[in-house]
Amino acid sequence: MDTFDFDEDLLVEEEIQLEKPKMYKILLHNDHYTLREFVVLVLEIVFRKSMEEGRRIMLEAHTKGVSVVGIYTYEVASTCIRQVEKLSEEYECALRCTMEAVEI
Ligand code: TYC
Repeated sequence: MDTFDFDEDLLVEEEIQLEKPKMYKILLHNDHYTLREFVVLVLEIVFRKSMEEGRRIMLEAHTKGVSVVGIYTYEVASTCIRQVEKLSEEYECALRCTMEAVEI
């Protein structure tokens, strides 16, 4: 009977290459201090949301504690989070976003 002589390293390499790139969900967290208008402005400037969408996301975080802003690549998500941190620091508020890996 024939036996197959396959290269295991090559198989592992192919599996790695076939892995999908991870995507990241950005979450907006509520706090008791940041002005609602400021949150909407940040969503417009950093995440390019329309005013209506910004208001919807802000209100969801305000009422439920957290809201999903969107799903992005690692680079985009981490850049946006840094921009939110910078604005939050600059304007001395407590606005906070975090990211979580998602299965696509
Ligand atoms: N809860 C804030 C207020 O009442 C507004 C707010 C909404 C803050 C959403 C953060 O992610 C947030 N001023």
